[in-house]
Parts: sequence; C-alpha cells; structure tokens
Amino acid sequence: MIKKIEHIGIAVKNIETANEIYSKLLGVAPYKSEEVESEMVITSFFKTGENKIELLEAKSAESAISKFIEKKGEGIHHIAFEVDDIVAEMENLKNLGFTLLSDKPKPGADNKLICFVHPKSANGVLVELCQEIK
Ligand code: CMX
Repeated sequence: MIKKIEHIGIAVKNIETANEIYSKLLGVAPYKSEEVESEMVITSFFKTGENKIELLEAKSAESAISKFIEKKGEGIHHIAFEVDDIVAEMENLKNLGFTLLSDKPKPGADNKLICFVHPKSANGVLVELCQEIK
C-alpha cells in the first residue's frame, strides 16, 4: 500500500547553484548529498517539515536526467511514494496494468529500494516507489 509522498524530485542543470537557491527558498541546507552511480546522477536532499525535496543533476549525457532536461528543461521530474513492501506493491501495480520500469527493486539514493512507473501509465507523471532499507 502507498503510504505517503516520500519526496519530490527536481531535475537541475547545476546542483551547486540549485542547492543555493533551495537553501534560500526553504531556509535549510541540504542534509545529504549522494551520487547514485547506477542512475548516473548526483542528488541532494532537503527536509521541509514532514516532506523532502530531492535535487538531481545528471553526471552523464546517458542519464535520464540529461534526457529530461534536454526535452522539457529543468523542473519537477518525479513524485516518490513510500511503501512498506516494494515487491508486493510492484506486483500489485503490474496486475493493475501499470508499466514498471524494472522487474526488481534497485538501490536508490537516501537508503532506499526503488522502482519507477512509466509516466505514460500515470498521466504524464514519473512515479517512484521507495522502501526504506532497514
Ligand atoms: N516525467 C514525465 N514524463 C517524462 C519523464 C518524466 N520524468 N521522462 C520522460 N518523460 C516522457 C517524455 O517526454 C516522452 O514523452 P513524449 O513521448 O510525449 O515525448 C516519454 O516520457 C518517453 O520518453 P522517451 O524520451 O521516449 O524515453 P526516455 O528515454 O526519456 O525514458 C523514462 C523515459 C521515464 C522511461 C526514463 O527516464 C526512465 O527510465 N526513468 C526512470 C529512471 C530515472 O528517472 N532515473 C533518474 C532518477 C534517479 C533517482 O531518483 O535516484
């Protein structure tokens, strides 16, 4: 079952500049910066009350973030939902007709197992499922 929005991902061209902007906007510094090699991105995370914002900069032209910025420009890239059991939720969504972008959960940033749902399945929004690794 989907529990809540875990974070919102924003694609940026330059994470250092974006960190400065979002630190001013939110009044807090990022609590974490992390490279996710498998996704070819560098990320930073901000806490805003109960919510989180993830900034993502591409580390390669092959990264999904490069392609996204090329096509659409900087902006909201995905919405991530927290789940307790990602494998069960993937199976559930698959049975409901959603297109998943991987067969198995993958390690993501900020200590999570993740899986994406194709934006064409969800009214143009890239959806991420994430489960905390305990
Ligand atoms: N949100 C909404 N729509 C998106 C999108 C996004 N983030 N990314 C791509 N699209 C749209 C494209 O605009 C395109 O729409 P049109 O056909 O109307 O032009 C359509 O989806 C397909 O795009 P594409 O160019 O044919 O395919 P891509 O090669 O861009 O792949 C996607 C799209 C979603 C399959 C790919 O980006 C992907 O696998 N994403 C999951 C992984 C990811 O995003 N990793 C980075 C974040 C990692 C992290 O959070 O740690």
